[in-house]
Amino acid sequence: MTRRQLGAAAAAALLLLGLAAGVQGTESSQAGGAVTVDPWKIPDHGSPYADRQAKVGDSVTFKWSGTHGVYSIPSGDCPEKFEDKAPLKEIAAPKDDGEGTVKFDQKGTRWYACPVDGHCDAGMKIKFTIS
Ligand SMILES: [Cu+2]
Repeated sequence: MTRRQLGAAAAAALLLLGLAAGVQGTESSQAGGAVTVDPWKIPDHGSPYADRQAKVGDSVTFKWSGTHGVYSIPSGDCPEKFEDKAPLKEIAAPKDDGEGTVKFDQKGTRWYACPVDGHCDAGMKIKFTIS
């Protein structure tokens, strides 16, 4: 294997681990489960956040190091400007090494993104389908 192939294999293994971790946190059929997005960061190039599933009553906690935050946004389109005003909602203002939690109180599709300049456009956004 070349160095490049090794890199690709490592990336694939990490992706599989990530998928397995995602499934682990969301398989529960009981309400009140906790899901984490950790680390919440700009994803590596070409590896956007996978869509996630959750149930009404579950909550998701985003955890990060560096400067990030969490906003609820209405779709996968990154807003031009992040402000805590409908249809956007601030879950956690940008800060260093923080976390933010959202509880899912209704079925539907939810999108979350980082409000720091350029982060959403760089792929720091995630979709949840709540059932
Ligand atoms: Cu960010």
